[in-house]
Amino acid sequence: MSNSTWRAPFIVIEGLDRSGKTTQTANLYSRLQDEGIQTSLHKFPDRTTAIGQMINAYLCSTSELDDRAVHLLFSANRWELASTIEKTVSARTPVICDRYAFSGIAFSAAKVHSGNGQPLLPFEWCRAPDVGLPAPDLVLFFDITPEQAKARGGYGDERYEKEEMQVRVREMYRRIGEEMGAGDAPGKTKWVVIDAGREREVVQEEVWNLVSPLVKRGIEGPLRRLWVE
Ligand code: DGP
Repeated sequence: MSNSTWRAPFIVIEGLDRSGKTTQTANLYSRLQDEGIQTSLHKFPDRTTAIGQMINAYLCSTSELDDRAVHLLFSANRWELASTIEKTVSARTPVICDRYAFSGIAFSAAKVHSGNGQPLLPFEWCRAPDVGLPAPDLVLFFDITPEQAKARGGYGDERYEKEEMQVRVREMYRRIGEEMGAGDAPGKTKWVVIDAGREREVVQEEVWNLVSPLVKRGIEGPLRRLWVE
């Protein structure tokens, strides 16, 4: 990263509950630190902000919120950090986010009416509030089957951690990934599906092999905006 048009990459780790995403993100972060690469790590939802606390109360079921209202809170929670992400990569510090706008679409668009099982919120409506957020250069999607998740001890107690919901979320992620395309063209977000059902060390190595060249080489050109041509 020698001249001024170069910046650090923005990398997002997405995935299903129980996919090992958070552990792998922590591993990646500490390996980068060990290699002397200072990195900025964020987790969405960021439960520390005022908006994040409302989201947390909703996820823990200590408060009830309209589905549209909570969707917009999740998005606002990302917009709170948008300019920080931009400034950080421009200052040549890589940014890694555990979840981002893709969770926003996948989890909200996966909600169905309890009576008839029909979708509650249209896919395009779910995407709209996140249009224009900083676009990541690389998304690693941690994929796991519901059977593998069950073998890992099943889901936790939070609101979305139910098998039927996770099956629908997985389908939404598949659709988002398809629409993003492989992203091999320069200047496009690259979407990579990681088979997270494998041994932890194997997944760790694959993640490292995808992330480290990008971090070491840097990216030429400014951050793009999500879903803005
Ligand atoms: P985590 O802290 O990674 O376990 O995420 C908490 C839960 O919130 C998880 O079930 C996924 C869900 N989630 C994360 N981001 C969003 C979002 O933007 N919208 C919705 N509806 N759910 C989200």
